[in-house]
Amino acid sequence: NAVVLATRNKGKIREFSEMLQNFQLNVLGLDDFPEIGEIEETGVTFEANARIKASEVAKATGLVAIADDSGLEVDALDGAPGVFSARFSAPNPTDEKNNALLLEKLQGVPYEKRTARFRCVMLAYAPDGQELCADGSWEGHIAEQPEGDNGFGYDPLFVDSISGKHSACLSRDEKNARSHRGKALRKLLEDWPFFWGR
Ligand code: ITT
Repeated sequence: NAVVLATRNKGKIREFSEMLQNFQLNVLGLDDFPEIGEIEETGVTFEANARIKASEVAKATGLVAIADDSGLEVDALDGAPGVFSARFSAPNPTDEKNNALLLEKLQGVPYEKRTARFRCVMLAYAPDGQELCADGSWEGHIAEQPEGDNGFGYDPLFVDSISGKHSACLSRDEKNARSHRGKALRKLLEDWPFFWGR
């Protein structure tokens, strides 16, 4: 019952591992398959990119692969950075540069207009081509200053609409309970027994 997480993002891998702790699955990562190179994300939707990553890894390993394609949609930027969230400050993007660019683009936009959401599409792909897909979103605002040391990516700037806290100030359990990734994974796991036992 081994599955491979088709991601190289350490923050995602940590959150997956936390949430799958009590689930009877042998979870492998791409580190276990060094022969798999960089996967080009050519899709224009989260779902298309999740399918590209999961199908490539399932075909290369002969195992069920689970991919997460996610990102931040900012209303004042017409939904950007969206599927480009990881590459927002390209070339050579880093979380710090992505956050700095986001603040720059939102300069002068008042707090009430800084609404945003994280989105995640999670897709499990079996070597026989069967797939299972689920999504999740998380509403919030983009702060004017970063805060907190937890999480990754845009977490220091993303303010959770329910608690009013920056995502990087939430505990692991609090973030997983609210996040786009947590919601998508819990939905995926609801249908997992059917997908696995088909
Ligand atoms: P893989 O493709 O290897 O999974 P990636 O980082 O390139 O890693 P994506 O293309 O899905 O993954 O980009 C997701 C980006 O969206 C990620 O790099 C962060 O910048 C941002 N992001 C997604 N989920 C996030 C979260 O929970 N907290 C903060 N930022 C997040």
